[in-house]
Amino acid sequence: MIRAAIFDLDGVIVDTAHYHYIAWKRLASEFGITLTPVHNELLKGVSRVRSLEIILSLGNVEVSEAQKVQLAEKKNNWFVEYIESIRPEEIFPGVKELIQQLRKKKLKIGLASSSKNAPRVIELLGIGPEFDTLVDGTMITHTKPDPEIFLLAAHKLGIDPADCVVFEDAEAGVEAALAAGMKCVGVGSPEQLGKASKIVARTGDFKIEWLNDLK
Ligand code: B16
Ligand code: MG
Repeated sequence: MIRAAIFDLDGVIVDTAHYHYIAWKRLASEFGITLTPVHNELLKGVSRVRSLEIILSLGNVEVSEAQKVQLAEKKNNWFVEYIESIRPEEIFPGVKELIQQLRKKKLKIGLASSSKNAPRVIELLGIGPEFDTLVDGTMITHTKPDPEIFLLAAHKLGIDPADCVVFEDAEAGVEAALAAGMKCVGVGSPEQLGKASKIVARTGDFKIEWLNDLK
């Protein structure tokens, strides 16, 4: 019996994934690395520093730990600049309605984002009150695909992981949800998210009737 729904943020509730992409692409170009949408899939859901390491390895670029910190900060400053224009209208269609339907079924609602910027994005979108708990990148030691973030969200909600469903757009996020012993709805393409319990093209496409049939 599903008793809680835990939502990823970037790519599930709003398209901040696009802003991460253009900020990383800008940084990569400074090293002569051309970042493509295919590479970008590897960056979704993983931490800022890990994303940087993946990008640098694409160009066989080696930098010191201190430079890594500087570069990650540079990318983050651009990202923070880009997201300041985010407005509530950018919440993906059907997301708020889905949350309302889940609430009517007495489910608890959580947010679990690897992003340290998640609180600001939530504030700009004005959707904080929709969630019973918020877990972001500042509260965890290991990012997705490690299950830590989802286990912490379930713990804060007081719900057994086996009774939770996660909505995720990243391969690393789907792996994390399954490793936490949860069901997972993949938002995106079956090629990327094949391991998910169910795949929808957009978050708002999920039908509440599917809730207790998730494998
Ligand atoms: P930040 P999610 C993740 O958020 C993004 O998918 C990922 O691309 C990003 O690197 C990560 O947050 C860290 O973000 O640099 O803002 O701390 O998809 O888990 O909501
Ligand atoms: Mg995501």
